[in-house]
Amino acid sequence: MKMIFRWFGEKFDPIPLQYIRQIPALDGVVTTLMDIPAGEVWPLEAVQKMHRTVTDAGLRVEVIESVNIHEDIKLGAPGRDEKIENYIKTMKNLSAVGVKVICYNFMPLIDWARSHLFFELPDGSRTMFFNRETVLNSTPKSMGERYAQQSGGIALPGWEPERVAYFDQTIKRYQEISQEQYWENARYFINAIIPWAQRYDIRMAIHPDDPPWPLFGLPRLINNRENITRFLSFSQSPYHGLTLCTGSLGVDPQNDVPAIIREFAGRIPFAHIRNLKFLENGDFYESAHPSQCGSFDMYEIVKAFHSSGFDGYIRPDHGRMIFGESGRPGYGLYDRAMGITYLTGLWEALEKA
Ligand code: DNO
Repeated sequence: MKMIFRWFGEKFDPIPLQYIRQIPALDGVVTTLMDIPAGEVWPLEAVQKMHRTVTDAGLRVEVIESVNIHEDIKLGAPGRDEKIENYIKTMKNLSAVGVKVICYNFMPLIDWARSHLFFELPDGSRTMFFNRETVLNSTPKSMGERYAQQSGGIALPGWEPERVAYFDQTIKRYQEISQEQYWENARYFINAIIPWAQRYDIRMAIHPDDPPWPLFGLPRLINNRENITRFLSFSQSPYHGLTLCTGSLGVDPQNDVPAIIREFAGRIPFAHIRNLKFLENGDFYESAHPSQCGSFDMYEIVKAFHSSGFDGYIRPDHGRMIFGESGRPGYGLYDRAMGITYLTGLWEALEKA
């Protein structure tokens, strides 16, 4: 198991790599090139520069999150083949610096959705919150505008203001395609890229839909055991895999996360481990990592990875903003660093038991 920490790059992340390096028991970072729009090739020089920056700080970078997929690919629109070719060129350039895993998602139009980015808890910490009613009464565009307001100008991946401006138009394009057509578009993409993933020795790890139920009438693919099975059956290659995100799948109480981990072991090169706290009506906020702070049994989750021989990468997922810090919602330094020591502690106890 290798423990890594998400870092958004020098221009987009207020946390310096020097601080990240001081987190105990850390192997490296998972990062991205945030300023390259989906559909374009990541130039080799830019990839090499990112790699140099991280390795000069004494850290490794073997996982990328995310290389985003252009809407034309998701929609099966004319022009998708060219964007897929660009995607494959990006994979090649990433393999040149030793990247082993690419995390991506196939969520239509929007990435994760919350009602509040900095919801204040009684102890004064601030965290992401999902209030169902607020979300159901929103449109993607009004949510994007709310994020822009709440995040104080930080561009969130997938929610960049220039994309949000076109949300209403793009959502209409999605409403014209059926759920089955959406599955076909995913299959087309997977069939095109997996032979190259194998060749470049990069494991592709799709991220589940967050939250795992349909929003705004948009199609959903990666949200439960059956659909993960269907998606992974597109190719039997171990290079076609899953990012197991406990928070995304665990929001649906029907999803038995430890059982899903055991079932798909071998096809999970990357894990996002976080805890969350359900409120009585099913709303939830993202809590600190320990079991006693949220609704998940983190021991059972980590044990499922450990007992199935997991040898991939783990990162702590969203944390709260604590100790007066400000920064990217869900991605402050302190709570995630404590998440790492907690998860590492669980792992060590399992190793020695
Ligand atoms: C949220 C993240 C997601 C994830 C993408 C992967 O914080 O887990 O935004 O990076 O869905 O493509």
